[in-house]
Amino acid sequence: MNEVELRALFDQIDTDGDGRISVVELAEGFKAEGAQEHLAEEVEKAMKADVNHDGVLDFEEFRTLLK
Ligand SMILES: [Ca+2]
Ligand SMILES: [Ca+2]
Repeated sequence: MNEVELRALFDQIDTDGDGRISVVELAEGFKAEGAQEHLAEEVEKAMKADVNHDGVLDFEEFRTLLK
């Protein structure tokens, strides 16, 4: 995935457009991809990328998640 695609995906998940992905936005994003089954687990895994522990994923953290 290149930088442009990453940014597009980030913007798509960041539905309120504040430049940060919250747990709720993440859950909605996974749901949209049809990952209902292990939703809580997937969100928990994704939030491990929250290295500064502010409870949201900024673009840098999001990038490390998809690397
Ligand atoms: Ca947001
Ligand atoms: Ca963070």
